[in-house]
Amino acid sequence: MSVVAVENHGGIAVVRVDNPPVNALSHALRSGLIEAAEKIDADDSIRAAVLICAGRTFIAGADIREFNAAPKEPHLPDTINRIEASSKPWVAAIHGTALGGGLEVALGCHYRVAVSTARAGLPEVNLGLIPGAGGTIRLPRAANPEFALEMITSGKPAGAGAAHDAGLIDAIVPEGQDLETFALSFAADASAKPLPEPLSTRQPATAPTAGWWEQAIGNIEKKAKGQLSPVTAARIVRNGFEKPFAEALADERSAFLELKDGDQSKAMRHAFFAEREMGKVPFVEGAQTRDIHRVAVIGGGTMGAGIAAAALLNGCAVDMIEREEGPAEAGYHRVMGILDSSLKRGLISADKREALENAFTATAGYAKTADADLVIEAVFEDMDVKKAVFAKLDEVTRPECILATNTSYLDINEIAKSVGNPARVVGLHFFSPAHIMKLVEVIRTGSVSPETYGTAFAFAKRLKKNPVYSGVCDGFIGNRILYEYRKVCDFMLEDGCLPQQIDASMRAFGMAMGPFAMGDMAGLDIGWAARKRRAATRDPNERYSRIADRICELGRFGQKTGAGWYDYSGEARGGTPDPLIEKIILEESEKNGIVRREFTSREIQDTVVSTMAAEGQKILEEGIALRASDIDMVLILGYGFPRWRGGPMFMTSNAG
Ligand code: 3H9
Repeated sequence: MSVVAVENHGGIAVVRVDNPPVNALSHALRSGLIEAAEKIDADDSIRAAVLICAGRTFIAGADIREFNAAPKEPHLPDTINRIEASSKPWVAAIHGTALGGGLEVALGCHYRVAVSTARAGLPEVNLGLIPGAGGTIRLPRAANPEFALEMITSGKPAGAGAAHDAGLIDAIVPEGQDLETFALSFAADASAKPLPEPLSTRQPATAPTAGWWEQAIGNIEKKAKGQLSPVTAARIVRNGFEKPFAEALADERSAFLELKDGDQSKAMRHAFFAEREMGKVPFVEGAQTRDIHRVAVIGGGTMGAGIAAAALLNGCAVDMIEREEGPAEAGYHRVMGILDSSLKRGLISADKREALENAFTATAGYAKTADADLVIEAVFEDMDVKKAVFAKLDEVTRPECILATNTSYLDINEIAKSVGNPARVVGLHFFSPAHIMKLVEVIRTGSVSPETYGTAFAFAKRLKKNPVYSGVCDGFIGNRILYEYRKVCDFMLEDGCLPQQIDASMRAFGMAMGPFAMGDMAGLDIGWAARKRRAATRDPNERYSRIADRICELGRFGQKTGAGWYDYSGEARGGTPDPLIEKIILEESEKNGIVRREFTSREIQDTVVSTMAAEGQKILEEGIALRASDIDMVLILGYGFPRWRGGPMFMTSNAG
């Protein structure tokens, strides 16, 4: 079946694209569009054309799966030039998302109309690319340069309203009207007017100064932290202002092709598909999932409040449970604080904030859990405390209520034993702050039913999170790898490094923070407690660094105590290196008979990546994770691993 059909509606051609699931610009679609343009130009009975798509969206971009093969003619820039050169006006009728090459096709059309819920964007930078079919040249001519530069270098789409205000969209379909009918009438009107000048030859309304460009590109470079595509995108947008169209288009194309064949884009394309793959869990296929309306959260601390807010913001009624009135009130205020900041940032309206407040309670005692469809426990990380909570929940909740624990490393199989029917117990491990962080590890115990698991997984998706499958082990996927990461960094301290050197190397690698600064921020006491817990079962022949323990023994738990790996008593926000820490490190090297040596930044980075990948491999072999790409996504979404490197499993599997 053809992916492009042309119908004549009383002199207006409807060019209908139907290439599920997202109308990506495959080779067949590009060829079909050129044929349609030829046909329309040759048919005297046709006065104008409407380009419209079947299914859930307008064209969502180039077909990313084709990027691994050599490009095949007709290329997209030529396809778009052909549409733009048409002797009759083309109107792009947009619903869903017009993204990447899809928006570039729309920019090749002479007009663009959209439904009010549509979004338009050039997200290529998120795939390590730049727009490669004229987008960097046409968008700044349709909208203003600031709007275009922001859209192209951030990759963030704009809503139809903002796109209309910027000049990118010519008309928004009025409420209650059908997109196709509106576009047909718009095209009929357009056919009575002279063809507008194509965007490719139009002069931009304003041309920024050299100083403006330098500053804008400098800012983008700083934010990109080693990622090439936003910086290349900015330079190519500027180039489009300085050169004639054909030359600028050729420069854009060659920059696009160079990035497409580079490591960063390959890594980001891997992450794109990995992110979608992680949502698929064979264990729950065919299982009946249930709707969750009412959630009870046990514990009003930072984690409990973040989870409660996430559930509220995504349409659930939430009851927070604490042991006493005081902590219940504190938990209530924590949640209200999150709602207030959502209101301040324009994410919710004042009415919505009020409605959410009405959908929330925080009380002492378990009474409110009786109505819950799902209970999420987020109390202190202690097996006995958690078991007591679950035993109580077993008494008070309905038999079909799902019981989830937010533990970050405890054995959930053990926790599940406190409940009469362990098939309803599952792990939902959120990351802090839970209303912001996208990753949720959904932990499969030995006894959980596919229905319970599937419902918990779907619930995390409903909170707009990226859930990932994990089996039960100490630390699950993420914290287990983090533990090894921290451990190998401590060994490198003994072998010759200092914390500030390792932190700087990992920042240069693209991590949001170095491991020691991160430890200071999270609090060193948590890791200390975990090491003490493991001490009894630790192999006495295993290498063990005492440095972190010695720091904790001094009461230095990181930022919250004013000192940890760094000293926070001064002005510097990130703290300053402390000679006392260096002294401890040198003493430990000496005690262990280690002759300290120099490490290069590259060696530090390679050691970290190979350590993470080796632990990831074990996790995979033990069946804790479903796929290597899931492990990559855990590190990218939960631990600040740079997406443009693709994750440790991807990096080591590609280090040929
Ligand atoms: C580009 O355009 C370059 C040009 O400038 C220059 C070229 C010369 N290709 O996300 P979903 C698959 S670069 C191939 O779950 P949603 C996806 O893998 C491109 N496949 O749906 C999934 O497959 P499966 C710029 C694609 O409704 C299925 O479609 N464009 C593509 O939640 C459903 O996807 C982008 O970066 C693609 N382009 O979200 C847009 N897109 O079912 C990328 C999706 O086997 N796409 N698939 O797992 C998106 O952002 C979202 O898919 C979209 C729909 C918002 C459209």
